[in-house]
Amino acid sequence: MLENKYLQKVYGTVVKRNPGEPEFLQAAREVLESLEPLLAIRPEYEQSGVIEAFVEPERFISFRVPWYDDSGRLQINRGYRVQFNSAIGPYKGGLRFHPTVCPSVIKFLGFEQILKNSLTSLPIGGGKGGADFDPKGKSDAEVMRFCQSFMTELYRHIGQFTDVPAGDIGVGGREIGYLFGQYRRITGRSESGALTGKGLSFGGSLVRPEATGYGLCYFVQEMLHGMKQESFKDKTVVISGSGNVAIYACEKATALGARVVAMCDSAGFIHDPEGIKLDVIKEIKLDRRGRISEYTDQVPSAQSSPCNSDIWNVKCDIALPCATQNELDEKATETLVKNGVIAVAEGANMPCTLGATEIFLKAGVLFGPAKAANAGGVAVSALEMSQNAQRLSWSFDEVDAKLLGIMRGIFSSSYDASKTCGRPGNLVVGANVAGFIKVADAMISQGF
Ligand code: NDP
Ligand code: 2IT
Repeated sequence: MLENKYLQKVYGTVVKRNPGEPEFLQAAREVLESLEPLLAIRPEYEQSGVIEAFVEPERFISFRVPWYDDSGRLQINRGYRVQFNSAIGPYKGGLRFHPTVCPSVIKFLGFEQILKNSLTSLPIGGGKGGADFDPKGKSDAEVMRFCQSFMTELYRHIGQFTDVPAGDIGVGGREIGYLFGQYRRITGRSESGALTGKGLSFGGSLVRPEATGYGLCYFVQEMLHGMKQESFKDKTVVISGSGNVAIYACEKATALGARVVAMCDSAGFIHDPEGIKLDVIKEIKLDRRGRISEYTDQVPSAQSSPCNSDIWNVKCDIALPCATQNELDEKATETLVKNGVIAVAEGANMPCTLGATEIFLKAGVLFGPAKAANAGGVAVSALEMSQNAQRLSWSFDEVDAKLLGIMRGIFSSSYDASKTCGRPGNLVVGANVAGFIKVADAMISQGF
């Protein structure tokens, strides 16, 4: 509930300026609600007007992406980039290629990214982009032509000191390679810091593919230890999704002693009570881009079901939603709570509805919000930028140790801020407030 009159007014303006954008309004509302306890102790954030500037993107770019499919027919998609906030560094955030991409989705992701990037403690602003292009069923050549056309417009808006895109849903190493190649051809510069998530032979960083999933588990480990004297050991875990984030979350949770028993994709979920065999998932999802239901062909003890939202009916101690926004609603939350879940952390961006989050918090379930819990990916992207600037490559262990330190720092700054604001243990408030203070102070110091 938004009770503060000033914040109600700010939210009213956001609603008026962004009609028909439910995801962006959801993300903005959650942050404004978290700022309520902060305004009670720091009224200068109201007096300066910084919150009104904070909810308005610096720039929103939309463009046509024409490309030819394998049959020689012209196809048209729409591309986007929101450059939301550059107060603490160049805009930074991924690109999403998925048919559901639209201004609302791009803006909610860009808005969340500002606070997430601030929490990493590294000098990166917030941005996000993508297109309503569906990579599913497209040949490599079609994906390449699409990426080249997309970059033919995007290149003029990005650069190592301006805006640094990376991957997200539907954009992985293959797409970043094609995008970077086109950027290099058009600009004539070998400017490795202009994109992250690159291949190792052209400026990529070790640990970047693993970083979001590993970072998520490092965050959960801190949260379990710091708030409940618990650990992953012998816990049962359910992870939605089976893409980049989900796969490496499964790998790390298993390494930390947990048993992951269910995963899903957009066409269904699998339940393997003996523990997911990740090499089988990697072969199906990463090597072949297949359907997760094929897992049961190779592991007869597992079962598959076509309804992916039923994954939350599987009893677990820890739930890690790692697929997409609003995938975990109130009904699923009630089932998880009834089944005794002790911790939930968001690997995906905004996977829990506002109602779901509230139920978890009220039930005393440890809850790691996305902008804190999944910040490991962008953190290692920023470490990739550091290596590019130094013209050096750090070892796997060096990057992994830095990632662990960053995730520990994010947990403690979020936990500390939750206490300062009189909401001890509410990491939604804590992460929003800790992320906001740094960006807001930078905006005020620079005259916005
Ligand atoms: P991928 O494209 O690698 O994988 C996405 C996974 O989610 C796939 O298993 C996909 O299923 C599933 N999925 C996508 N849309 C839906 C849907 N509408 N319903 C059900 N399942 C769906 O993406 P990532 O793993 O990179 O991203 C997953 C989430 O994590 C996103 O919210 C992203 O924003 C967030 N994230 C990603 C980071 C990164 O570095 N990549 C960093 C931080 C957050 P299918 O295979 O059937 O399409
Ligand atoms: O949501 C995210 O943080 C990402 N998709 C990663 C962004 C990045 O720049 O690495």
